[in-house]
Amino acid sequence: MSSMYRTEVPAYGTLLSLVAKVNAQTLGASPELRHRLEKTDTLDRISEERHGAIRVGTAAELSMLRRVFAIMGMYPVGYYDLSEAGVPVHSTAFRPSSDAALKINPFRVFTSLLRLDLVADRELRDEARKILEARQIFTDEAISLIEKAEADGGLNVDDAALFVQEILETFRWHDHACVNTDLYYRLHDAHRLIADVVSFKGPHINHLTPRTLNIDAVQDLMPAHGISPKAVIEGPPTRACPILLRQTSFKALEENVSFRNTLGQWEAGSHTARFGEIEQRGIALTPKGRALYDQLLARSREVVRPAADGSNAEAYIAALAGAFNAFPDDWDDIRVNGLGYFRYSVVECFPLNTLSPREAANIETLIAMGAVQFDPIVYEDFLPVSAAGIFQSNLGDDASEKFAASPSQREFEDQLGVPVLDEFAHYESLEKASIDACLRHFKPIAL
Ligand code: OOG
Ligand code: NI
Repeated sequence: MSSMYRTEVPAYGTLLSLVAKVNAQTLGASPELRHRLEKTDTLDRISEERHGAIRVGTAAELSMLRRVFAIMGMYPVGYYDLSEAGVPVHSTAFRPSSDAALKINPFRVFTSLLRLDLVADRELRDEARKILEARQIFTDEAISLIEKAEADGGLNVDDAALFVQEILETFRWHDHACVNTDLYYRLHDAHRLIADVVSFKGPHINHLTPRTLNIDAVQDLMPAHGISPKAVIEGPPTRACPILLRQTSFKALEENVSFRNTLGQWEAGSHTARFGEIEQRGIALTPKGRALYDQLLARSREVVRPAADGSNAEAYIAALAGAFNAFPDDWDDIRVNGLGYFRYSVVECFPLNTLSPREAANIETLIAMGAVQFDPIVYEDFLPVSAAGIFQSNLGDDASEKFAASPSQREFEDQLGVPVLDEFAHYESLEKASIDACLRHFKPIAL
């Protein structure tokens, strides 16, 4: 998918080389960071893609994708309602969930389902629905391989290669629209996203997102490399202890596509949908930490709402930094305040005979005595306000329509065919498992 996308969107290739360069510089300048990453990550894959995004039109498409991703060990985690932010979709992210699986495949697919129910124009809504219901976004071979994998509990090596090739077809770009010019513009005027989902043969991948070790540096360097970044980085400000997720993108490109005119002839037009993004991840927050994050973000946006043209970017960055002074920026402060999730581990060379039975049974005492250490658990999911910012800046700067906020997780899960995994419960269970493992280690000497 990465090489397909690089060929289709050359600016994305430029972004990838910029990310690789900045990552190499960042690692070169910090042996400490290199050492830390060496322990937990595969350094030669550090600049690879961490996520991509697609938008689908029907429940049937969504539930088939769920089956496709399950074959690759990726499951829906989290529910994101974007309607409140003026984007008529709701979404989840398909991703591996266990630590071991994330190490092999740290790639997620942010998947949005169009909500035609939010479109006011009934005639247009019905027309769009009819088009979506008639299309088939999977090849026949893909469908039979999906069925085979489900029946046999997996695929052999040859079929797996074929499966990847066939599924790739679903994510490919189609430069010939399947609607005529008139309908395209009617969809486009209702909302650009509706035109993007309905007008084409399939849910083209609309961006890929490599991981950067210094998002501020890449954001600053983009213009000099001929790519135009969105006005501000989404998410928390620059911090000593990174939290959640920071992301930014280059603006979607205007691409040539053809539409049929009323005479059935192809005519030239354009469509804007595809872009490139980068991300930098920090610690997963507890519900308490997340509530504080949401509150501080809202507070900074009351002071300055980032304008799409970047005219108040500096004021926004300052307001954001100011508001986040209230969020502890020290790992132990974050931990004792119950704001973030940590993975606890036994300090290898700690002399066991220095512990009393009571000390050995208490995790806080073990930490205080240096027998147990803790590392932040990385946030593997997404943020609705940030996602809305990414959507908006790539749908054109004038595209902030209003929809009534209408989260509808139950309906989404019905359409998906399974419930989504609750991200907080998931991080909590990772943390708890690590504490249990530490206590088990000290059990022989504990009370
Ligand atoms: C998805 C936008 C959300 C992110 O990184 O938050 C997203 C889309 O544009 O389809 O990818
Ligand atoms: Ni993204």
